[in-house]
Amino acid sequence: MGLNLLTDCHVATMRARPDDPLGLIEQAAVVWDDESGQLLWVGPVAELPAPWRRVPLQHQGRGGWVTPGLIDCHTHLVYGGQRSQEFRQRLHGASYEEIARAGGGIVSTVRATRQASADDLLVQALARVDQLRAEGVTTIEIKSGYGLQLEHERKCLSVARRLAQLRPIQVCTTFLGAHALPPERVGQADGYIDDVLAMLVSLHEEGLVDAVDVFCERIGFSLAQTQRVFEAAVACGLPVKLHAEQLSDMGGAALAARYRALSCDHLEWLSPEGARAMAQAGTVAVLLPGAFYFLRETRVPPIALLREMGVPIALATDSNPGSSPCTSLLLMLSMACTLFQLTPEEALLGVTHHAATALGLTDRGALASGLRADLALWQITHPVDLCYSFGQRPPVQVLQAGRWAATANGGPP
Ligand code: DI6
Ligand code: FE
Repeated sequence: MGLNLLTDCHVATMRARPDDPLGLIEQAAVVWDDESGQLLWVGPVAELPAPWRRVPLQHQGRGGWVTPGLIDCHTHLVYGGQRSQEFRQRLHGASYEEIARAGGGIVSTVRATRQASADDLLVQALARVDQLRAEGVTTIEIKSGYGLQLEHERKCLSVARRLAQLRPIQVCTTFLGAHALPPERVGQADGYIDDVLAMLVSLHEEGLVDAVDVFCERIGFSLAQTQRVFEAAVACGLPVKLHAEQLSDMGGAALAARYRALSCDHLEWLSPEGARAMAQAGTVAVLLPGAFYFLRETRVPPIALLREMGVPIALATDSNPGSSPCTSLLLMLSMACTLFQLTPEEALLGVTHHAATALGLTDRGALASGLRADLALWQITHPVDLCYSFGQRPPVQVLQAGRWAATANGGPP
C-alpha cells in the first residue's frame, strides 16, 4: 500500500497539445497513491523527479500504452428479458416505431423488468458490467426507465448502485422515468409525467439519482412534458440530460441547452439551431453508433456541424435490449470512425475526456496529477489500434482508483 510507479509504457493523457489532440507521451512514467486513489505524476520517464524513482511499488508496462480508464456515459444496462424476436420482426420489415406503437418495444422490456427480482437483475447486469470492464471501462452511467413505477424504478436504480459495491467500477445513475408510457397510463401522458415528478422526488431523497433524462420523441414525450421534468430536476438540484433528435427533430437539444444539460444524446436529426444552443451551453453531444447500426438508420448525426460549432463529442454503447444490445465500447470506437467518420482521435476523446464531461465529472477522463488513478494499460502499438481493430479485445490491465482490478481480460501486470 502506498506509492506506485509504472514505467516501460507510453501514455495518451487526453490533454490536447497543438497538433497532438491525445497528448501523447512516449517512454512515460506514471506515479500514483493507491490510498488516495490519485495520480501524483505523469510525464516522460526521463523527467521523473528523483524522489519518485524509488517509490516502493514498481510496475512494468511491457511497452504498452496507458489511457485513462474508459467511460461509457450512456447505458440502460439494468433490465430484464431480451428482444431478439423484435429484431426478427424488424428484419421482416416492421419499424422500431411500429413495434413500439403496437405495445412492443420499451414496454415489453418494462414487463420483463417488473417481473424480475432485484437479484435476477443484478446477476444479468453484472455480466454486462464485466464485459465492459474487460475492455478497460472504469466508469459507467446507468439509466432507469424500464420500471416506470416507483418500486420498479427504485429496484433498478438500487441494482445500479449495488453494481458499484460488487465491482471496481464507478456508476453514475440517471433517472429516466420519462422513457415510455407504462401500460397502465396509456392515453394519459400528462398524468404519467405527474407520476414521474413524484418518483423523482422520492428517489432523489433516497440518494439514488445523480442526473435526470427524458426520451423526447414522437414515440416518447413532448417538449412541454420534457420541460416539466427538467423543472423538477432543477428543483432537486440535479443536472439534466436528454435523448434528443434520434428519430425526428423535436427541438429537444435547444430546450436541453436552456437547462444547461450535461449532454444531448443520439442527435441524428440535430438542427443548426440545436447545435448552436448546445455549443453555447457547453452541452456534450453523445453519439450512439450502436443504436444507429442496430436500427439500420441512414441519417448520420451532423458531425461537420458539431465540429464547426465546437460541440464536444462523446461516444457510448447505449447498451439496452431494444436498440443497442451491445456491451462493447471498443466496438463503438470502430463504428464511430467507419459509420460517422469521426477521426480516431475524436473517438478516443469521446470515450474519455468528453465522456467524463457528459457525466459532469472533472476528476477523470484524462491523465494528470491530481486526477483519479483510473487507467487502462493496453498491449497495443498505438492508441489508434483501439479504433482500428474490431470484434477483438486487446489485452488490457485496469487500475481503478489506484488499485489493480482483475477483469476477464487480464490481471495486474
Ligand atoms: N433511446 C434508445 O435508444 C433506447 N431508449 C431510448 O430512449 C432504446 C430503449 C429500448 O428500445 O428498449
Ligand atoms: Fe438511450
